[in-house]
Amino acid sequence: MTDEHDTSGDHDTIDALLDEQRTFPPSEAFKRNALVADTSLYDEAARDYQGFWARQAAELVDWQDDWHTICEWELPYSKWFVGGRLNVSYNCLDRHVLAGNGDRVAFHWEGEPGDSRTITYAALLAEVQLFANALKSLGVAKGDRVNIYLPMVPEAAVAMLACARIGAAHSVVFGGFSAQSLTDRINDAEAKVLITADGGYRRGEVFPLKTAADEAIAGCPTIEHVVVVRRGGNEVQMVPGRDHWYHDLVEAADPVCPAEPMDSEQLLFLLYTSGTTGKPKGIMHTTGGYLTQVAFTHKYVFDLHADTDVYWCTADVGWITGHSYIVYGPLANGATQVMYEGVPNYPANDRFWSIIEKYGVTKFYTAPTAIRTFMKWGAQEPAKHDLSSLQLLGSVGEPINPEAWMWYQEHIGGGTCPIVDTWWQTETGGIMISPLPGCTTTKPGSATFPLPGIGAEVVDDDAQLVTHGGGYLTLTQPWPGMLRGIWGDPERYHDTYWSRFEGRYFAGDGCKLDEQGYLWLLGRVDDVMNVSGHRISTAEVESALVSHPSVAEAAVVGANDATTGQAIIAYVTLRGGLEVAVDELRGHVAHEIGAIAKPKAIYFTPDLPKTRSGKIMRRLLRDVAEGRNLGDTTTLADASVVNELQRRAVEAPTED
Ligand code: 7RM
Repeated sequence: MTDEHDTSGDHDTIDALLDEQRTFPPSEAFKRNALVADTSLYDEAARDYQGFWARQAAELVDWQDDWHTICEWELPYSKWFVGGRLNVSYNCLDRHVLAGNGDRVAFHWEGEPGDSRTITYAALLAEVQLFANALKSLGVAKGDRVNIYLPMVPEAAVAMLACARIGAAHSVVFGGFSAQSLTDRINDAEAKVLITADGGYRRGEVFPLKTAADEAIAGCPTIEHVVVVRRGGNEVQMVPGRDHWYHDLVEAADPVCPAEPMDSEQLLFLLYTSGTTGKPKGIMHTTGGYLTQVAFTHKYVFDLHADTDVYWCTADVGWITGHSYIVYGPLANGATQVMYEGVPNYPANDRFWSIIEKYGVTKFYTAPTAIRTFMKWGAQEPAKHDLSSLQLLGSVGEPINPEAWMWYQEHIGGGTCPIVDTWWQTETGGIMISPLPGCTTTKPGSATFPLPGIGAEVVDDDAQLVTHGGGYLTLTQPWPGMLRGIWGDPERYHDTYWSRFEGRYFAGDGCKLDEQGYLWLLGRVDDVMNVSGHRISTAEVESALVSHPSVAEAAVVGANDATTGQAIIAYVTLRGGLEVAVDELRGHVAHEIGAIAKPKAIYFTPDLPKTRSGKIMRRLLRDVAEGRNLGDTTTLADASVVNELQRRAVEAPTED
């Protein structure tokens, strides 16, 4: 396609450039065993979305007391299953043990150095009761906040479930965050207790967590006690009276801690999201609606067969993906999981594939950033292992470029696994837009359709419906797992999500709708470029670059340009051992999506700047491209990457 791409007829919305034609219907073999192989759930939800969610809540969750009202909706605040009472930890643990599944493995935990632990549902329940009592002995009570700052160890899940059991809200901070980030989050939440570890393993070395925790809580007046899990074996300072070893507390604790029923709208957790900059927002999630949505989506999106599947989500518990799709969704459904502590390239680039082979993983959920890294490392790595146990693959976190999707399907999925590209946010709590693998015909790069019970529409700048072409993704009705607000800042909640388009939740993402109603996520709207009056999404130009056989990963930004307003600057990472000329790549983009999207300059780089959760940080690349000093770099995973890019930007000539 060249210049007739402005299909919406409105030059203010986002142009739709790429035109991906490949389609993948579910195979007959997959459909035969699938939980859903027709459109009945969509039909049911279309008739009455609240009634649909009520049926899911009754089927998938055990309630102590029934609710009297399914949903109270006073924009922007919703309450779900009002009057109902339940306990999340009971739903994730006790009921499975009571049903006779106590011997089922909850976690096959794999430490980075190669040690491992097998934890059954019965063992997890016993540990959670002990630790819940330990928390009580430290004075934690219903309504308090507890901060968790741990590596990927089973105690992270234990700590979260123990909080849920006694009605304390947890606030998990990713173990890779700095002491300052931890201080800010503890103080905002006014947490009483911090749960951390001596250290954890990363790339073959122990990173000291307790040291960072000590530094952080020096500035946290609300912290009364610190619990320390022994993992790294590194030396730590313990402050008498304040600091306690996890194993000492658990050894002394009473083994029985009944699960106390909580109100459906009881605060379950806070999770801080920083976006790319600004004061982090404490996203609030509550009990009954959240559990219903994560249980439903985990079961049907991953087509879970709890008695036979081995499910592995590679996220860290410090992110929403870890909360919803390692802890709450899978455990509510009684799933058997793999949990892995470390990085994908220790001791070698095939660590993930060796784990899949070792445990016979059937369902695998990871991020595009990881997939593109695997492309860079080469297909010979997965080829070293038997991955034939895999039945389904998932993707989350960023738009997945069609070529990365194809690589994932061919080299990891053996050409037969359906791929579920799942769009959602910390704020949405659970998956919103995704295929149902037994019924949706997928297209590489499209998250396809809103799930049953979810309302999503694309609108233009004037809030008019876009029926085909690019615009802004909005959500049109409340959903059970939606955020209940921003902790301590109701105004910011309203302004951020509910003020841009009246009556709609604005997700902040660009999105295009194709002729058949498929949704194609285009990235954050702050990243959209304006080239000679054309609004071009970063995702489409990046996908065009990644569709060149030599390219593994690409980031594009719009840099100020005297002639065109903004000019497209691309940063490109090549697949292992391959090379390509800049002019060939520019020509390739022009051929794929049109001359308007041809990058003015292309820089090759071994790495791209990413947030700690793996999303490309285009804002920093814009600073580099425009020769500015770097702004806020605190959310960057590895600062050396941009320093290197700045050095290259000075040396490299502009390619035009
Ligand atoms: C789960 C998670 C949310 C933002 C969201 C998007 C981007 C996530 C996809 C995606 C395209 C996807 N929560 N995003 N999933 N973009 N396709 N399948 O990532 O709060 O950390 O980020 O991530 O921009 O708004 S998050």
